[in-house]
Amino acid sequence: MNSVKLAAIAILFACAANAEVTVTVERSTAVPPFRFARVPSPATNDAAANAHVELIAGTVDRNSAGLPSLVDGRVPGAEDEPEANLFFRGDSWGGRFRIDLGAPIDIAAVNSYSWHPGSRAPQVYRLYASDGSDPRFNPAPDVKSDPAKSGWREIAFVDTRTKEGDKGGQYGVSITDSTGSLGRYRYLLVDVFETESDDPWGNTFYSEIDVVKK
Ligand SMILES: [Ca+2]
Repeated sequence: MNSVKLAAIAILFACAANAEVTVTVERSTAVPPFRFARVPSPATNDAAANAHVELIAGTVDRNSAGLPSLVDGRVPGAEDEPEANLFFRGDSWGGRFRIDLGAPIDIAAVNSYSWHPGSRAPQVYRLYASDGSDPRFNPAPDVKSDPAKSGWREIAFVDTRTKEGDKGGQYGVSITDSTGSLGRYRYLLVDVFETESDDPWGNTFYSEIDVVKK
């Protein structure tokens, strides 16, 4: 295991309408898990703690803990715990789900966490957000339609894959904005993609998603 790679921090930039969104990515194989230098550890009292998570597209794997495990404040205790993660069915492209925070809030950060020893560790997803007020708002755009055309704003594209090296481990992703706020939103739409299609096991083990109120 290359310690330099383990300590590596990748920061990707994406342009948004009026601000600069930063995606901070960290990876670790240490225990206790999910302790990073810059990405906060998973929280139990974040703004998504009581959120409702609903499937829009794709099929949740029957060995998965399901969508509620994304916001239950709990993370796996080991690197391969299907019953403690959300993941989509093997040999499928991924899936799409919506997080309803109950009311619009000013969001400072969206953080996502995953853990697996292999190719189900990295995270690949597109994040959209909406306050639901756009007359065109569609709460459940199907996979053939672009959410950006139905009242959603694209916040970030996350891709933590690396071209070489061991892909396993814990990944922490933090999406923030140079203004301190990603915006005021009630809904998040997460469009998840498999990390590879060389074998049926490319769907990420997502352990938790945190929404941090400003
Ligand atoms: Ca969890």
